[in-house]
Amino acid sequence: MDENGADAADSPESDDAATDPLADADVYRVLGPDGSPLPDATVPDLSDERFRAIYRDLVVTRRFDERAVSLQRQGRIGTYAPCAGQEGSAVGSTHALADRDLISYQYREHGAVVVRDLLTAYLPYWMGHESGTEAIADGNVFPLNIGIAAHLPHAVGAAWAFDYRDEDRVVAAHFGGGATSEGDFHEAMNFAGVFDTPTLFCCHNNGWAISIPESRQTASDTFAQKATAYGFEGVRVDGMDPLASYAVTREAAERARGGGAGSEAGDGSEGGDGSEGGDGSEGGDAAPRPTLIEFVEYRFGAHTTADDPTAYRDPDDVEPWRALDPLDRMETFLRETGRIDDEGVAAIREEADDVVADAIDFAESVEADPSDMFDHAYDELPPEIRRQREELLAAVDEHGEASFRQEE
Ligand SMILES: Cc1ncc(C[n+]2csc(CCOP(=O)(O)OP(=O)(O)O)c2C)c(N)n1
Ligand SMILES: [Mg+2]
Repeated sequence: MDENGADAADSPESDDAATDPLADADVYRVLGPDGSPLPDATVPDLSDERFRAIYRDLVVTRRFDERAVSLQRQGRIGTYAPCAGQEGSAVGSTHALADRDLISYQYREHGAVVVRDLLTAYLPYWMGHESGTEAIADGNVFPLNIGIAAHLPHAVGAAWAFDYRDEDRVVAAHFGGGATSEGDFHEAMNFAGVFDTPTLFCCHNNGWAISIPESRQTASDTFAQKATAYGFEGVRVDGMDPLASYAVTREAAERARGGGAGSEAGDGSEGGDGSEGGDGSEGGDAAPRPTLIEFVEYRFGAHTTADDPTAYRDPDDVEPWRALDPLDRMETFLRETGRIDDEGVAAIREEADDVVADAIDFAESVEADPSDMFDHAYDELPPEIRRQREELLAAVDEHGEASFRQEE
């Protein structure tokens, strides 16, 4: 039996189960493994432009990921956390939000940053410039969080503040399965349940927490069911299906806006970003309610560029998940429904190459500033930190900036 409770060997659908790791799992899906909509699925009612934008953002995210790993191998960026395989959930869920909604993520959900069009602002972070995390705040994305689950109480606090001020904004907080073993996760969930904060807990069950398999992370059958203990709803979705990820996030966002849970996942209509067909404000009379969304997906690559996954998993285990690649499924969906052709796909790939190349050019043009590390945590520096900053600047004056740079 795998970590999703599926027992492929005993399944009557042996062919499907052998190739589709989620064939027997109770996950919400719109697209089948091959990208065709499932016969009884409700395809979200989105414009052709929106469907293509979702695909475009998936392709940009994948291209960014490939180039980031390659840059790390060349010594041009620091340690990087690859997201290949997990683009569907980050991109699909972010398309279901309004631009004013806040995203607080762990460190792997780069697709959310791409949807918000913040890639260029963001890449400098991975080259060691704090300005890269400061810049994305303008697009309502909090800085990434290496301290596992430490951002979740803050995300709930921000959601509570939105509710308190009567602002129609929700918070999507992303984290991995490993984060659910931290106290911060449980405190955040409890507070959200008791105080009805408009929070979407987006749990990425990607099979692993570095080398620990999700099956050793929890004795619960699913991560989603943990919401029951805190008095709100938990849903499981195929996170490698961008349209299912969109639909469940859209429904959770409506619930967070006080719109109740009237609609079944899948009827999400257009309007996530406020630019077309609505402003995402389905706020109703009901109290806002949080939701835990478990995106069931798989990390194709290493935990980070400092990790070697062959030390703890068989490369063959990855193959069945590769067959669920969110880019392939979205492309098939668009082709089969006549929304894109060879030319359209080629144009998007070319655009992705250019967008990522421009982001890299910009990031490599950013001048390192040794005092940068003091500038973004405090509005006003405490005396001890101010003293350290002055000491550093005096040393730079004395020895010259070059002595503080690692030259090739
Ligand atoms: C509080 C804390 N403990 C341990 C670590 C070391 N650490 C970094 S990533 C990671 C695994 C997290 O796994 P998961 O939440 O499933 O996210 P994923 O990396 O799979 O996206 C751990 C234990 C950390 N960064 N912070
Ligand atoms: Mg994980």
